[in-house]
Amino acid sequence: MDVLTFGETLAVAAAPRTGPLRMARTLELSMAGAESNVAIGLSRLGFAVAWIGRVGADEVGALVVERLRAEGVDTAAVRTDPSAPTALMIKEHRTAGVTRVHYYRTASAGSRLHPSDVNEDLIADARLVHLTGITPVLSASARDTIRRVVAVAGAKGVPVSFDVNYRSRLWDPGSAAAELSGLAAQAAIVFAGEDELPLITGGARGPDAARDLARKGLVSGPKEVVIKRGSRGAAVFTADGAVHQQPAVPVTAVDPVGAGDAFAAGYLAGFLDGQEPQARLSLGCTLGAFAVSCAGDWEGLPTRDELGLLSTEDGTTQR
Ligand code: KDG
Repeated sequence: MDVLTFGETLAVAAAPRTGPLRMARTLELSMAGAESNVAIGLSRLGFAVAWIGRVGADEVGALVVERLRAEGVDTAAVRTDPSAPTALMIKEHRTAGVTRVHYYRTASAGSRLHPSDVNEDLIADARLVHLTGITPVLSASARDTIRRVVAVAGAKGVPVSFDVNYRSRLWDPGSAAAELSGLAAQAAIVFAGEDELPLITGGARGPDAARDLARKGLVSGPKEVVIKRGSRGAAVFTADGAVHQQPAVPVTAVDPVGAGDAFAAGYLAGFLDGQEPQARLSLGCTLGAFAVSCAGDWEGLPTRDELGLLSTEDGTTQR
């Protein structure tokens, strides 16, 4: 296995038209989750990836597992919990530029992720474990699971990548900072949006804060701090004090949700391919651009042979 990831994947009901959700006549059914979005991105690029989580014994739980399998993601360790439902997320495109997400995930099957779901041998056999800051807020047992995964990966010498992914609908910044800074400190690669950085630096913002955090990696802490800047691209600060920057790929943005996960998948693909930080950033920005160009959190992610498509002139038809 190249990559192992743990988290919650939700059913998604997305309004296909712009406007208040209550005006929507139809909703399109799919599924998404920050960790499984990354898993799909890596799988489409040819990596062997497993997603571990819990789903309910319901139709949308089956949808989640079947869709992930269809995407080549290993679901052998997924548990079906008959006593709780698969979570749901409703996506509302409130205006052309503002998307709102509504969660129906309290006491969901996914939130019942438990330390007993952690298989030490699976972790030991992986090249990388990918986690996000969403899972620890779902429940005490989900938080303990993530802590255990990080501890086991550390003991087995398997690098952890950690995407802060702060969700303000799920917790307040103070509680988030207390948990997420501890997890980030144990990761080899940390992804954060510019606005999320203070949550893992004790409040410090900006490039100096990212550089200082990466420098701590020489002793203990993340070796690479990757800052996602949305339409302004991304930067990586490494433990040796180097900084690399990459502009975003200009595309027409249709749906921004999932862009960060796509970026992380591209960056990690570059890492697994043994590329230098600049090339990792470039691949991350390419995947981010694919994600925003298409409706859905992961649907637009590319396969390897599609990576060059974004440099094709607009209006091109390939025959
Ligand atoms: O990054 C996109 C994710 O946020 C989305 O796919 C669903 O995992 C999700 C969440 O909890 O918001």
